[in-house]
Amino acid sequence: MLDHPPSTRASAARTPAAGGEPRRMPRWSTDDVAALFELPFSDLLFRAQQVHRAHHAPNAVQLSTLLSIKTGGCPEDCGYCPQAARHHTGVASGPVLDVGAVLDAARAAKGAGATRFCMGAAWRGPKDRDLEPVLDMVRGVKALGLETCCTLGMLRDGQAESLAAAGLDYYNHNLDTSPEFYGEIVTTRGQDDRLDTLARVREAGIRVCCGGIVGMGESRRARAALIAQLASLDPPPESVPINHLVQVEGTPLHAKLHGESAIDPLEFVRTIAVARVTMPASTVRLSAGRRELGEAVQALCFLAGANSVFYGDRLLTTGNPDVGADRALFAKLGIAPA
Ligand code: SAM
Ligand code: DTB
Ligand code: SF4
Repeated sequence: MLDHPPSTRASAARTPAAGGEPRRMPRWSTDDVAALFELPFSDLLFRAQQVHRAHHAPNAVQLSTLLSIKTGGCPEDCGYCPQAARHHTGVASGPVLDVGAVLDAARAAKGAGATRFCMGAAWRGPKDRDLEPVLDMVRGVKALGLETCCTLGMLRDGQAESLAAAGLDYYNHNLDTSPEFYGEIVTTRGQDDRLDTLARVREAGIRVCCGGIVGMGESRRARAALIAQLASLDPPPESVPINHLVQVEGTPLHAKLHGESAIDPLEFVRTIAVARVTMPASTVRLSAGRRELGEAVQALCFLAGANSVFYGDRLLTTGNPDVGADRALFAKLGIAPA
């Protein structure tokens, strides 16, 4: 049984510390993480609770509201995504929203209790001219007193710096699944492309929001490899969204899995707990798929160390628990928005 964090070794990214020595960071191997997955359920949750309470307020949840600022028509082929142009999901391609409409939505999100506003675009990556209105959105949302987050795809030279200068707090860019399984889900880019953008975001001084999706037919070993990869980023992401695949008709994953969940709910809870144990200081977000999970499984996810959710009736193109249902759930569990 793995009772201690793995031994400290030189991290994959050997950032020189003051004095020129490579910084030594704890780094999780897939075997280390797989051993956590193998623990008896109660032992794993107990361990996750201990880590959680040592680093976070035990009954607080951070609320982020999502808005799709550019929907559909994406050239990529991500097998899970309803917004890929090549998937026939009924999601139409729309223009970039007006800044005014985005700020109205941000005001409403703040009024409902969100502290962060996340703007998502169905791009492979923004062209420089696409970025201009987004910078205005970031400045405007920031001026409302909300934290800002964007997820716009891959970034090129100078774009992360422009977003940082506009006041962007977080950039969401997920590794999505293990390196070994990635090619079965996405073929139009590789994980190295994702790592390149993550490095640009870090370099620009923007906080990193990076996680993945489970329930795509991956093995437990693949889930362990994804968590190991996230936990070994140097430093680990400040925010780690764990998405439960939302199967949308017309996507390749829906065709493969026929709308039936490919992950047992308790295995999903284990994934949250393992993320908590391996990334003690990070916010772990119980992300897409909450509607399908139901209240009891969500309660277990909070017990396992989740301390953030997407809040609001919609994710990007799919549904989310409505605000009233979430407030009732938080009240039942004695959880307070942070
Ligand atoms: N186009 C950009 C990109 O892919 O980086 C940003 C938007 S994209 C929709 C953001 C993330 O949403 C993806 O990386 C994936 O993790 C998540 N996502 C997309 N479709 C999903 C689904 N059906 N179920 C769960 N998560 C999903
Ligand atoms: C993340 O990890 N999950 C969010 C956010 N980052 C952008 C997106 C979930 C999308 C679910 C499918 C949809 O609504 O289109
Ligand atoms: Fe495009 Fe992002 Fe959807 Fe992939 S996940 S198809 S990049 S919008």
